[in-house]
Amino acid sequence: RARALHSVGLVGAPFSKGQPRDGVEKGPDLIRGAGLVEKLRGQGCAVKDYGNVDFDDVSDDSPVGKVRRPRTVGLANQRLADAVKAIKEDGYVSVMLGGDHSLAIGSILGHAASQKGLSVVWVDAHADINTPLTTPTGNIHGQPLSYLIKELHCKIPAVPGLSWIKPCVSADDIVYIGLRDLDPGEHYILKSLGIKAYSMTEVDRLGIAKVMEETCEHMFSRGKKPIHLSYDIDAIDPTVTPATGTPVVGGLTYREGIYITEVIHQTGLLSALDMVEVNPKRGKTDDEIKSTVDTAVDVVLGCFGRTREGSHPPNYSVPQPS
Ligand code: 5AB
Ligand code: MN
Ligand code: MN
Ligand code: MN
Repeated sequence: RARALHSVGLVGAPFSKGQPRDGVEKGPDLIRGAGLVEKLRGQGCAVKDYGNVDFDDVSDDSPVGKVRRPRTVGLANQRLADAVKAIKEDGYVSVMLGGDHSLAIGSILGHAASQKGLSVVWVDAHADINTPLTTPTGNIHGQPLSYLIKELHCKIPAVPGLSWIKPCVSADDIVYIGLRDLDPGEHYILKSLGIKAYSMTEVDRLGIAKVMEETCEHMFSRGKKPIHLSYDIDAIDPTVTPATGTPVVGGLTYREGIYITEVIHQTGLLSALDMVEVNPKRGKTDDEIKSTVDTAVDVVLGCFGRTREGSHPPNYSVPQPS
């Protein structure tokens, strides 16, 4: 091909300290091991793999109020933000392979540092918008959006390790898809800030095609901004993607999960992607792990133009018998 269809800058974030379960740090290398780079190149993308970010443990990181490991998570996200910012400045669409979802803090901050404004599409069973004061678990993978939303800043106490975070997205610029397990504080925040959210009830009522049509309408209503797609593998039903830390029954089908990526690709506005919460240690069998990892790969491929109808090179011609 004369020119690559998409330029993808890949970065691995083997980090698990935003939640208590081991194994999610293996996500990046497993997803690569399933052939992600080769498959992206096979569909015409130029791919630069920036490797994995190095994360340091902070030795004395006792909880602050309910929040667990704030200094470790804060430092990891500073590193990741720098990595994503560099990828964007090199001109790539950033693809961050997690790791747990606390990493969205660094990924979105790094992305926002290189753009005027972003739309965020958050595909997840969970809203990940607990504040340090509403969190029932203290796990920061259930909190990333609370630190990033301008309208919530006044509700965020100063937490050592996390107080450097400058909110960079407006509540109006967020759309959720796939929600089905919210804490009371999260539900209140969504309603009071008027955040656009398509829970599984709306997916059932409207169908995924209408959900995506409305998602695009909502995003484009205030001008076309670069899209940050933050995709938690637990959005998809655990019959398909069981190897994840906080599975919830009643999720998106494989087809709905992939359809989301096809529409996001068609907008032409995808600027950064997170693929998070794949945890091989939570799979009961090799098949469960494989199904989860393969689905994560397909989500990424869908974001970069893989279509289920098939495709052919522009210069293709059917061989003539001689
Ligand atoms: B995930 C819970 N809301 O705050 C909390 O997997 C679960 O990144 C968070 O979406 C799940 O701990 C975080 C109970
Ligand atoms: Mn989740
Ligand atoms: Mn999540
Ligand atoms: Mn394309």
